[in-house]
Amino acid sequence: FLSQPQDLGIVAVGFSGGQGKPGVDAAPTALIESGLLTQLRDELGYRLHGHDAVHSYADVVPPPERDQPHRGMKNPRAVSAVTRRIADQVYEHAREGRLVLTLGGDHSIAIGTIAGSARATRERLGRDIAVIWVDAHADINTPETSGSGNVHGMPVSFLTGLAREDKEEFFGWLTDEHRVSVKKLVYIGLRDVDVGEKRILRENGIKAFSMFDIDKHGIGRVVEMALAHIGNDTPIHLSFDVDALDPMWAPSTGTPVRGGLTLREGDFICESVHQTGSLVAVDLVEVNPRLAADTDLGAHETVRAGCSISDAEAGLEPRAPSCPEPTLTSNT
Ligand code: 5AB
Ligand code: MN
Ligand code: MN
Ligand code: MN
Repeated sequence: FLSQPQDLGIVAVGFSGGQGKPGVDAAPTALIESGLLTQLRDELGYRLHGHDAVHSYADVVPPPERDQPHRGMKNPRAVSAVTRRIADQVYEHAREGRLVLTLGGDHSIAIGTIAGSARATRERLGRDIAVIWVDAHADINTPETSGSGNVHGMPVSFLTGLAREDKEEFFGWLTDEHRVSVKKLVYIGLRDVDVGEKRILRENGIKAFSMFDIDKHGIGRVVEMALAHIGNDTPIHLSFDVDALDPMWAPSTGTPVRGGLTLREGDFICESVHQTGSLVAVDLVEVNPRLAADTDLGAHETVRAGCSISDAEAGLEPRAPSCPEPTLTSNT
């Protein structure tokens, strides 16, 4: 139902208020400087839109002393205002039929990206989106189950309506047109899920493929099952947290967890989702070039991994099948 878009809407988000470690706001610039966008334009042939600015949203972020916690959430007004703006930016791109690539920033920004693509896809195609959430974590804490108060651990609960708020300044701007069903949500890569989150996943029958499932079935089968769960031809929003990858590949991230995906497994997920032809939006989040930067290699490797993931999602993979098959010769 979707032709492969030639137009790519870029939303570069320099925002870190969904968690406590500075540096994740520097990721878009680091990714862009290492050639991510030129690659998408020059090698993959996308027309880029919105790539000329990295947004800081300084005009909507209140000073910290005016942003006291609410229901335990840290920086709630800032995260709400920034994600609201992002929702509009993603919506504008998606409404034009562009594939939207958002470069984070911490994962709280997915409140905006998914709200925007859910709304635009309903309007443009009359369809509900599915969300594939690739992450070590489930990010489905409610403000009440969260132990940290960091909103980057809560985006899925707000997007599914499991967490709600009336006040506009605390995500009250989220309405049904922005929300996604727990039935159209699927996780890949989980390995660090809080007790309260496990209960939420179980009680809502949410589909989740953990690292155990990947070890057991292999990544090919897991992606197949994930796509089968959301159904053929369903528009897909892929939210990729770089900490889904093993810290060996992506050490520069705020909450690394050992025992993760290989870089190839991460690329494979993106390539497979791209191949469905149903991809409407992608987030790449939680790259923090300031962390593990002492190893020098760390930040560089993580940024490179991020570029690889984006290329894969944007369809760099058609190269592989065009490689000639090795010819077997025998001289007997
Ligand atoms: B990330 C934790 N569950 O709520 C929490 O990196 C970690 O976007 C959240 O996946 C990690 O603070 C958020 C302990
Ligand atoms: Mn994570
Ligand atoms: Mn996350
Ligand atoms: Mn993280």
